[in-house]
Amino acid sequence: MKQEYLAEPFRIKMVEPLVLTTREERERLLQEAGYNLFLLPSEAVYIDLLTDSGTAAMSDNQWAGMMLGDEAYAGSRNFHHLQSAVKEVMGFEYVLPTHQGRAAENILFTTLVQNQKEQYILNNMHFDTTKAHVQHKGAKPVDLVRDIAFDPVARDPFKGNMDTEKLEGFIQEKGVEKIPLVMLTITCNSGGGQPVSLANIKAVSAICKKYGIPFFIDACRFAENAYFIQQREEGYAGKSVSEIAKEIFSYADGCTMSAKKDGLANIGGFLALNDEELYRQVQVWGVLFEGFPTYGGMAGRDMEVVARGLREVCREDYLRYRIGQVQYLGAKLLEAGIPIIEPVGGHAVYLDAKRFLPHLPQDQFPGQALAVALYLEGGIRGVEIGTVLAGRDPETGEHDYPNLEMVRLAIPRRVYTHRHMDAVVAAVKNVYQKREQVKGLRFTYEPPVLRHFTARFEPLG
Ligand code: PM9
Repeated sequence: MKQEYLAEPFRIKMVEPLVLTTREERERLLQEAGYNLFLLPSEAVYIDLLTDSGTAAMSDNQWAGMMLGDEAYAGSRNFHHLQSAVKEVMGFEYVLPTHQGRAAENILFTTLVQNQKEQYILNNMHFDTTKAHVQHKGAKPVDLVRDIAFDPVARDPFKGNMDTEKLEGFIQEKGVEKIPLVMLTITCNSGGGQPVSLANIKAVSAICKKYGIPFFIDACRFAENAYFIQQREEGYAGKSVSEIAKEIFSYADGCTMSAKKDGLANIGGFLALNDEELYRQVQVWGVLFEGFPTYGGMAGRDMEVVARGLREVCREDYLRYRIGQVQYLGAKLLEAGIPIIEPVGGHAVYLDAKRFLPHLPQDQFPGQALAVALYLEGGIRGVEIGTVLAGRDPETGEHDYPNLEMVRLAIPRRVYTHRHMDAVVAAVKNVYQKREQVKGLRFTYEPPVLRHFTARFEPLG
């Protein structure tokens, strides 16, 4: 098929009408929500780009799978379907279902992080829930992404790569016994949805093997990462996404997975691994936190949806459309002169709030202020990935100021059309034209953990 004929690789069978609100209504709603977009009713959002997590439109095949849900407490057939899908797509022997990704993180860290002083978990960049779970276990999350990841305009094809020199240096400085595991987050959500190359995955794996440290992949967006490898990495153009995905996981001891992203599911997750003894250990915590090992936190029908989603997400016509839509939005914003993180990542376009609102210092939360302004302008909900999300340093109590201050416009999978993306571009352009008028924010309520979800703010001045 000619390139210009390639439109969305699906037909839309069911629609959900969108509600339009007035500017006055949005002003009132923002006030009621304490200027925290997580606290808005979703009906009051016109285009919802808060997250790509749990927001995918399921396929007819996934809906049909729901009818085959066998809600058995033990030994559900859907668990076995999930197990074979994980084996086929990722190559792992053992699967522990969990209700979502962070539950898999909780089980993994509870098992591997010993209760002793000074433990470090190394990652290219921790996502917020991963960071919070590491800290909850008393360990320190350390980000070892290459410095180039913090340059918003550096056009590197694999900006999510871990700095392997930093990794080896850190292991040698602190000692192997203080590092229970190393993780790579693919794609790197906190760094702009940037992919990690197979060369880097292989190199990190080799270092971990050399020092006998378990190596896990945070696999939320593994198929999108595999697609970037196919498109960008030398030697992979001729390989299928499924082959690349298998190769990625072949270098790891296991993975945590939020199936709400590249599982194309609305809920679900799992921990997958190869080592039988470790599987026994994680099962114990799985039963305590999530449920019997053949359902974890999931209903049979949800496991079926994930099993089918894992295979579907590797389809290359789907990935071409999926990544293409995100690139389309990014290209239009760049064309309009809007500062964004470059190159555009896999699941979202990230506005660069530092360059967008240079008049706001970081302690006035420019990312949050920009997200609020965009909702007010066009009913579009993004999410701050900046100082509010980063939280406070548990030792000093100070804001843990991140290098990048961003608003993420995450695109739900198979939900919005390119016309919706045009509407987003128009609204962002209008906010940019009157950017000097955007005011900073201060907390009126700040919860101690994962504060961004429930905090409340008020505008300054
Ligand atoms: N990510 C996201 O929107 C959902 C929570 S914040 C609105 O990006 C990574 C890389 C993630 C992630 C969730 C999780 C946790 C782990 N790793 O949300 O618990 O991006 O299924 O997954 C969100 P769960």
